[in-house]
Amino acid sequence: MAARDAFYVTSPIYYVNDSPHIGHAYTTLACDVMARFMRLDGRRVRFLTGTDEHGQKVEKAAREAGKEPQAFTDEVSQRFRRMVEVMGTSPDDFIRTTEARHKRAVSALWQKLVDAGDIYLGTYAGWYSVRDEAFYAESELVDGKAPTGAPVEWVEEPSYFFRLSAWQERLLAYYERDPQTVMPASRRNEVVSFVKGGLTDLSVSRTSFRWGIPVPGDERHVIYVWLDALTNYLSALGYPDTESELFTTFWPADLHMVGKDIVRFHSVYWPAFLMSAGLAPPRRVFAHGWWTNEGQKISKSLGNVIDPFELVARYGLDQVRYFLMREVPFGQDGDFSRAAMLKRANHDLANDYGNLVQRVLSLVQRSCEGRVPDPGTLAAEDDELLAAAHGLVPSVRGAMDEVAPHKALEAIFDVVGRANRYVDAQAPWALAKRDPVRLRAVLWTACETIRHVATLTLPFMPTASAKILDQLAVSEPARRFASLGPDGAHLVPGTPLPRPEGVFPRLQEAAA
Ligand code: ME8
Repeated sequence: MAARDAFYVTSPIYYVNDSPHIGHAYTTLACDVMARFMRLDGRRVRFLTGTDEHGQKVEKAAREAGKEPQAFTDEVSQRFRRMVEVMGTSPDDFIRTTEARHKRAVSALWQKLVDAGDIYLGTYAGWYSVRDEAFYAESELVDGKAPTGAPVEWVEEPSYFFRLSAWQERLLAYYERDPQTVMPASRRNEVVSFVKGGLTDLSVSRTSFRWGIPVPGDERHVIYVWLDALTNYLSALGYPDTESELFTTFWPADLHMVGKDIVRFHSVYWPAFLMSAGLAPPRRVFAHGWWTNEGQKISKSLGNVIDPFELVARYGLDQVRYFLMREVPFGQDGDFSRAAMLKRANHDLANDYGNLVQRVLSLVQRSCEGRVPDPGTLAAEDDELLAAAHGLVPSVRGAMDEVAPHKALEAIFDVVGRANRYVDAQAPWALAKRDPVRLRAVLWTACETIRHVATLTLPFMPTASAKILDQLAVSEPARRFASLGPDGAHLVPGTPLPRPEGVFPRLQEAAA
């Protein structure tokens, strides 16, 4: 990824049949962390999210709510916009599939598939799950249900088909070309074996309901909601205008972030549609795992859905963002528990990170007249800690390049731990009277380390990290990775610093 200056990252677009839950917040957050990281690393970033508003599932939800689909989607889409804000995420665009720019793109893409000879009219007779918005072969059913557990219904209707069967070899070549086209490796293996098992043509239009984009030239059909939805990644770049600066800069996408349940759509159907339309397939699809709640599968019927708005209100935004990115190796399933959430907030943030900042900056305030101290000559221990802080940029960049935000945080918090041990060992509070020269070297080293840590935690905990950088009087333009490392900037002795304030409060058990 590092070879390219531009970075286009997308979240899935969310069905507006329901309110946002932790799964939606998690995917959007992971994209945000990637986007913020790449921006701070000097890349040109475009981060897209939005809502998926057509199809039978949304139509049914609107009917159940007693509303017209358009009015219903207008309303529910707003809740997702709100989630984007409440999670502190920073998309450059928010697309809705009911927008004119999207409909235009979908019709244009359809025409390309027709021109390529990959669309033909037939009849679909088989199983369909409205909940999954997916077709299933008889052989895939488990006890009369979809493999996801969703109910299925028998559908028999005229349908256009996409000649997916013709794409097997070209898809395999696409996975082969770069092992990172589908990640993690377990998902890649799943996709490759699915494609090797042989592909059947895909039904790409429906005639039994109306809530969708009509097939150009045959308005009895609406375009299959997944062909419609996937196209959002192009619509937001102004497709079918492929000559624009926006399109040429950002296509193909660098990273489609998805949940593990929707890999097949993104890594099999989507690259086949794109290649058929003469467009490059995405560089990478990364599938994250699923959250359970206190060990239980999350479901509406169990009443244990986790509401991201409530989570943030209870534990704090930076705390929730940190927890979600740190607790579970990204790509694996994970469990949300209140005990684990509190432990991360209190142990990692309040005790380790918060305490480091608080005690160092209070000492600077007390013993150095509230100004960045002059380091004078550094000792070996100082150089050692600084070397660890300087080493963070390449190691964190490496972790983010493999979409491993948990590893990035591990590396950063390893330095937080080292810095705390360094402060304990140097005991600067005892140096104030005895050796003020040494005191200044120690506090400067600690402040420099904190500057590195806080700049690197900006993508994960934007608010708290910015407050820490404020307390170090780091200017806005200096808050980027180019200012870090041995060749970067450094804190200038004599700079006045504001009075320190704690940034990570200890959360009470009662909060649980
Ligand atoms: O799939 N833990 O929309 P959606 C983690 N519209 N992630 C979870 C989760 C959980 N418990 N439950 C759901 C769609 N998710 C389509 C996408 S893209 C062109 C169209 C994730 O609203 C799930 O894996 O059902 C998926 O990535 C997203 O939340 C849900 O999306």
